[in-house]
Amino acid sequence: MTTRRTYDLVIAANRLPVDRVSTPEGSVWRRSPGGLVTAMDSVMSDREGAWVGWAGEPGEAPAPFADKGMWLHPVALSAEEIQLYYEGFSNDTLWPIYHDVIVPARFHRAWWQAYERVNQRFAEQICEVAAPGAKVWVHDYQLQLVPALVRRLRPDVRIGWFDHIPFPPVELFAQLPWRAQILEGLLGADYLGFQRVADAQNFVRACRRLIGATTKGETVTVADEAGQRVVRASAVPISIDYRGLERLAKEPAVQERAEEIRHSLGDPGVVLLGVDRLDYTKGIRHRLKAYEELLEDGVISPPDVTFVQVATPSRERVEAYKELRTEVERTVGRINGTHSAIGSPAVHYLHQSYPREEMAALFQAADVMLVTPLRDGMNLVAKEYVTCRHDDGGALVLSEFTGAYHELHQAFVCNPHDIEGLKQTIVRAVRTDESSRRRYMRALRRRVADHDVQRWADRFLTNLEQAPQRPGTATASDAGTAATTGGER
Ligand code: GDG
Repeated sequence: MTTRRTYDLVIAANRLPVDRVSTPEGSVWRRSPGGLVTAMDSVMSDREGAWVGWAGEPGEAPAPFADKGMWLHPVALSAEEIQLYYEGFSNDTLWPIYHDVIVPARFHRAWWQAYERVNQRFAEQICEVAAPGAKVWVHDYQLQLVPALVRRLRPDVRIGWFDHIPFPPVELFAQLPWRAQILEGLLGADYLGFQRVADAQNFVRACRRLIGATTKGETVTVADEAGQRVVRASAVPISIDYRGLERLAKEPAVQERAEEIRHSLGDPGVVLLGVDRLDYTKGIRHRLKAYEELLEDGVISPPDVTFVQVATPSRERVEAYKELRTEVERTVGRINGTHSAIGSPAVHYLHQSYPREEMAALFQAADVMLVTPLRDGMNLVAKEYVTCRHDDGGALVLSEFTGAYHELHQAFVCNPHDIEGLKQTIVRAVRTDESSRRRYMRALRRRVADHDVQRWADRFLTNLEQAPQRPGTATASDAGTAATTGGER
C-alpha cells in the first residue's frame, strides 16, 4: 500500500487551473486563462500545496498529477452534474441572485440536490489531501457548502472561503429556497473573505436576519457540538500580479504588437476598448447603446474613433447567455451597418479568447478602456489595463458597481444605467487634457502596484491564521460594536 502525500495548504475551486488541449504529440495540460487562475498562480509559485478541482471534462477524473510545483487533484463531474450543479444551480440560480437579479434566477430542486452532492464530493477529496492542521482555502459561489462539510470530516483543519463575486443584499438572498443551508455551509469556515466591505456586511446581516445568528461587527457566533465558535467575515479585495504583468507589457514584442494593432485599425485618433467575458453582468449592451448614440449625435465618428470589443465566449449552454450573444451581435451588426465606412468599421467585435501577450498589447493600444458592469465582484480587467499602461497613457472609464471602483478613485466613474451620463463620461475621458489624464493614470497604477495579488493572498492567509475561534477572542476592529442578535427578523 502506498502512503498518500498530504499538504499544509489546499486550494479548492470549481475548476483546476489547467485545460487539456490536443496537440500533434497527444493531449497536454495547459494553464487556463481567467482571473482566479492568474491570481492563484502567482500566489502558489512560492508555496507548496495541492489544488482540488474539476478538470473540465465530463466523466471519470484523470489521476492526480504535479504541475508547476503544485499537486493537482481532479474531482469527477458527470455530464448530468455539469448541467445541474454548474450550468444550473451555480450559473442560473446563484449567479443571477448574487448579481442583483439582472436576469431572473431559476430555482430547481434537482439542481440544488446536485449542488449538495458535488459539494460533498469536493469536501471528501479536500480531506484526502489535507495534512493534519492544514489550511484549506475554498473559492467562490460553487462551493459554499464545502466549509461545513470539511469541518464535519476534519475538525483539525483551518478553513477559509473567498467570495469572488458580490454577496447580495439580504432582500435578494432571501429569495433562495436553500438560503439557510448556504449560510450554514459558509459558517463552517473560520474566516470568510469578500471583495467589498458591503459584501461582508450583507453576509453578516443575512446570518442575523435569516438564521437568527448572533453577530457583532465582522463576526458571527455559531453553536455546534464542540461549543461556540466565532466566524469572521471581512473585505480583502483581490488583485493581480502587477509586477509580472507590467514586465510582460514592457516586452518589445508586446509594444510592437500594440503599434501594429493601432495600424491595422487604420491609425484612428481614438481607440475605445472593452474586454469582458460575454456575460450580462458586464454591461456590454449599455456600453454599445451609449456608443451608438454618440455616433448618432455626431459627437464622435469613424475613422477618427473606433471601438474594439473583445467578448470572450462564456457559459454558452445557459439560455440567458445565448440570448445575450444574439442581442449583442444584432446590435453590433446594426451599428456597423449604419455607421461604418469601407475599411473603417465602427465596432470591431471579437468573440474569441486571446493569449496574455495579445491582451497586454490591446490594453496598450487603447486610449480609453470601457469597464461598465452592472454588477461585478471586482473586475480584474480594470486593474490589468492600468498595469499595462507603464507609459502613463490611456484613460479608464469605470462603473461604480464594480469592486474595483472602491479602490480606483482616479478613474472616470460612470453609472452604466444612466446612458446619458455614460455618454458624457466617455466624452470626458476622450477630451480631458493629457497632463490630467497622465496624473490620474499614475495614481491608479500606484494603487494596484501597492495592492497586488501577493498582498491579497498574504492578507487572506493571515486573516485565516488569526481568525478567532472562541467568543471573546474577536479582532480589535470589533471593539465597541454592540452585539446584535436574531431579533431583527
Ligand atoms: C470573477 C468575478 C472578479 C478575459 N478574456 C481573456 C482573458 N481574460 C481574463 C482577463 C481577466 C479575467 O479573464 C476576467 O476577470 P474579471 O475579474 O474581469 O471577471 P470574471 O471572469 O467575471 O471573474 C470578478 C474575478 O472573479 C476575480 O475575483 O474580479 O468580479 O466576476 O484576468 O484578463 N485572458 C486571456 N485571454 C482572453 O481572451 N488570456
